[in-house]
Amino acid sequence: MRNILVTGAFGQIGSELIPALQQRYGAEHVIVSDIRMAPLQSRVATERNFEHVDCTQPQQIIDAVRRHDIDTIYHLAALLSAVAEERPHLAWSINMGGLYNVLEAARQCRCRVFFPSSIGAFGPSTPRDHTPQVTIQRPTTMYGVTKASGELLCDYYAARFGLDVRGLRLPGLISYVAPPGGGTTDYAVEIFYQALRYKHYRCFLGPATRLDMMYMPDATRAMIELMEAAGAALKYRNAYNVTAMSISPEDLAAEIRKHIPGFVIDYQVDPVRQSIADSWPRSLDDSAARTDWGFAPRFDLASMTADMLARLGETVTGPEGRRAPA
Ligand code: AKB
Repeated sequence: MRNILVTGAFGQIGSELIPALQQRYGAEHVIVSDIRMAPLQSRVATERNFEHVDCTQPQQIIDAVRRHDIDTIYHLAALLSAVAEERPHLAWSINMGGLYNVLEAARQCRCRVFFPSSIGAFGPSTPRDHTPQVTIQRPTTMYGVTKASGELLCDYYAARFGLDVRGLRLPGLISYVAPPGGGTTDYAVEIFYQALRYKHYRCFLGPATRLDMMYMPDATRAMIELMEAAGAALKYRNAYNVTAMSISPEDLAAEIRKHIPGFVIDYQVDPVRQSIADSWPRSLDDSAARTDWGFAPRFDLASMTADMLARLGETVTGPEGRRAPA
C-alpha cells in the first residue's frame, strides 16, 4: 500500500472518514487536503500531512498526488444540494470540474478513486420506493445533474481507461462530529442540537417527508469496505445504492422524544428544499451492495438516535449551560 489523498477533508464526511482511515492504515499514510486552510487545532491535519488543494485547479491535484506517492483518492470536495441550487454555476465548476480533474490525475498517476454520489442523482421520474440500482436518472437539481453526470464520467473512465473507480449513492448522513452544510437532509443533524439545547426544533421539511438516511460510522465503513472489496466482484463502477433507514422528520422527532420527553417539533417549510426532497427517492433498494461486496448497516433509527444523543450530550448544553432537563 502507498498513500491516500482525501479532498474536501474538512467537510462533514472527511471529519469522520479521515480518523477512520488513519486508524486503519496509519496516520502517515493519509494526506488531508481542502480548499480551506487547516484549522490551528485540527484533530486530523498536521503540517506534514496537509495539502492545500483547490480541485478546480488540475495541477494542484497532480502535484499533491506526486509529492505524496498517492495511490488512492477519496474525492469528497463538492457543494451539497441546497447550496448548489443557489449557486448552480459554482456547483457545476466544483462538482463536475473537480471530479474531472481528479479522474484525470488518477488516470495519469494510476490511482484508484472513490466518488460519493447521492440519492440526489435520482429525480421525480425515478420510482420513489425501493428505488432500483439501475433505473431512470433524470434529476431536476444542479446537484443531481452533477451527481448523475459524475456517475457517467466514472463509468467512462473505468471502461475507457481501466481506472479503478468506485462510488456510493449516499443517503442523508447523520453525524455528531461536524455539521453538514447546505444539504436538504441537514435537518436530521440540526434536530439533535436543538433538541438538546432547547427541546424544540423548527423543521424546514414537512413532517411526512420520507428520505433515506445513514449514521456516519456506517457510511465511513461503507466507503472503506467498498474500496477494499475485490474489484472483480463489483458489477457497478458508477455508484452503489446504500441505505440504513428510511425516515421522516416526524419519525425522528418521535424517537428523540423517547429520550427527551417534552421535545417539540414544528414546521416552517422551505419551498426550495422541500421541492428537492420531493424529487428524491423515499427508500433505496441496496441489494446490489449487499450481494456484490457484502455491505450491511449496523445502525437503525433507534440505535442511531441513542448514540447521537449520548455523544452530543457530552458537549451540547441547554441555554443555562446544562443539558435541557428531561
Ligand atoms: C444533501 O442533502 O444535499 C446531501 C445528499 C443527500 O446528497 N446530504
